[in-house]
Amino acid sequence: MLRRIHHVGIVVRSLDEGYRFYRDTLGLPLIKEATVPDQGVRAALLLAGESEIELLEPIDPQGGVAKFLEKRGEGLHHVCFATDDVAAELEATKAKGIPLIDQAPRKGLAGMICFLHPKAQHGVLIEYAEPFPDDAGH
Ligand code: CMX
Repeated sequence: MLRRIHHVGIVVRSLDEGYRFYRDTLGLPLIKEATVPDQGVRAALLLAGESEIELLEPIDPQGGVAKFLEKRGEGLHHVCFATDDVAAELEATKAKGIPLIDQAPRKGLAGMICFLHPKAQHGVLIEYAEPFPDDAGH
C-alpha cells in the first residue's frame, strides 16, 4: 500500500544553488547527499515535516535528468510515494499493465526504489520508495 508522499524531486542546475533556497532560506534540514552515478545525478534529501524534498543536479549530459533540464529547465521532476514493500507494489502495478521504467526495485537515495513511466501517469514521473530501515521515520 502507498502510505504517503515520501518526497518530491526537483531538478536544479547546481545543488549548492539549490541549498541556498531550500536549506538556507526555507530552513529544511539536509538529511543526506550522494552521487548516484547510474542515474547521472548528484542528489540531496531535505526534510520537510513528514516528507522530503529531493534536489537533483545532473552530472551526466546524456542522463535523463540532464535531458529534462535542457528541455524543460529547472523545476518539479517527480513525485515519490512511500511503501513498506516496493517489490510487491511494483508487481501489483505491473499486473495492471502500467508501463514501467524499472522492472525490479533498485537502490536509490531514498531507499529501494523504482520508477513508473510518465506517459501513463498524466505526464508525471512517479517513483515508489521503501526507505532503508536506518532511515525509519523519513
Ligand atoms: N516528468 C514527466 N515527463 C518526463 C520526465 C519527467 N520527469 N522526464 C522525461 N519526460 C518525458 C519527456 O518530456 C518526453 O516526452 P515526449 O515523448 O512527449 O517528448 C518523454 O518523457 C521521453 O523523454 P526523453 O527526454 O526522450 O528522455 P528518455 O526517454 O531518455 O528518458 C525517462 C525519460 C523518464 C524514461 C528517464 O528520464 C528516466 O528513466 N527517469 C527515471 C529515473 C530518474 O529520473 N532518475 C533520477 C532520480 C534519481 C533518484 O531519485 O534516485
